[in-house]
Amino acid sequence: MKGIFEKIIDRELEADIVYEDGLAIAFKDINPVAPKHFLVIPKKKIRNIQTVSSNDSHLFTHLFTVIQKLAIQENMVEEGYRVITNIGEYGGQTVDYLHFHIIGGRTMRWPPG
Ligand code: DGP
Repeated sequence: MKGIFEKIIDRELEADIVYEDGLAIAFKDINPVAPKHFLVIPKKKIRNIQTVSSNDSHLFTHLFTVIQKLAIQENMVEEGYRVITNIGEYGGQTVDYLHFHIIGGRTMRWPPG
């Protein structure tokens, strides 16, 4: 059965898409925790970074270039931003599909909760 993010990729579920190419898509998080909060995901289904294989190295490099492009596009570079990926229950992963949170527009706190 298709998950939420697969439905967003296939346009079966509406999302505010801010970037897309052949390998990746980025959209606004539905529950933003900061003035700017985007999710970057691969179009290939990967559960989380624990299940990434070395065959995905090109895809991973690409995802980081997408993050760079998105940060430029959304004017986040000068002030800075945070990239987070949650893994499993203790990591706080609620959607079982690899995603990078790109968060900005305010000063971040450390340590995270
Ligand atoms: P995580 O807790 O790391 O698994 O983050 C999942 C994020 O996905 C969470 O911040 C909210 C977001 N999210 C869940 N469902 C939807 C949806 O249908 N649309 C959008 N745009 N974001 C969603």
